Amino acid sequence: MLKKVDHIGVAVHSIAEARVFYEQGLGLVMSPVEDLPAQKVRVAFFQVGEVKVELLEPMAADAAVAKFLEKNGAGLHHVCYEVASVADELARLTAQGVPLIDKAPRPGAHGTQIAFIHPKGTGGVLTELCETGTHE
Ligand code: CMX
Repeated sequence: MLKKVDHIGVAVHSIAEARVFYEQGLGLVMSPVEDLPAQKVRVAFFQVGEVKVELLEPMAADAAVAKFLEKNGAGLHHVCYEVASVADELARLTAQGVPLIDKAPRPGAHGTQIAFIHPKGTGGVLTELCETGTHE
């Protein structure tokens, strides 16, 4: 069961540079930066009502986000939905033949469980599922 849009991911070359617009331009408050070495990415969140904006900065040249930046430049990267159970959603999507990047839930930012659905199965939008979705 989908609960809400949890966050919108934005790929950036540098969180230090990108945060200026969100903080000074939009007046938002940034969370502490968190390194996710397993995904070779560092992230920071801005809470906007019930939804968050997530800045994603690659930690290595071979990171998925680095490849995205090389191909597309900075910009919208993915949409993440909070679900009651990532495992249940993956089972449902697998039964429908939807192409998954993650066959099983894995750790995301701030203690969440996450999984990605491949953009070729979603009309071109990289789609993430997360469980708990607090990201606080
Ligand atoms: N949105 C839409 N399409 C995307 C995409 C994105 N963010 N990233 C890649 N693609 C597309 C590419 O354009 C490419 O399309 P074509 O085949 O039409 O050219 C295709 O997916 C394959 O891309 P690629 O550059 O060849 O890269 P890979 O196949 O190695 O990996 C993907 C693609 C989506 C599997 C990989 O980027 C991935 O695993 N992403 C999920 C992990 C991730 O992004 N983690 C960071 C988020 C951290 C978090 O929020 O917790």
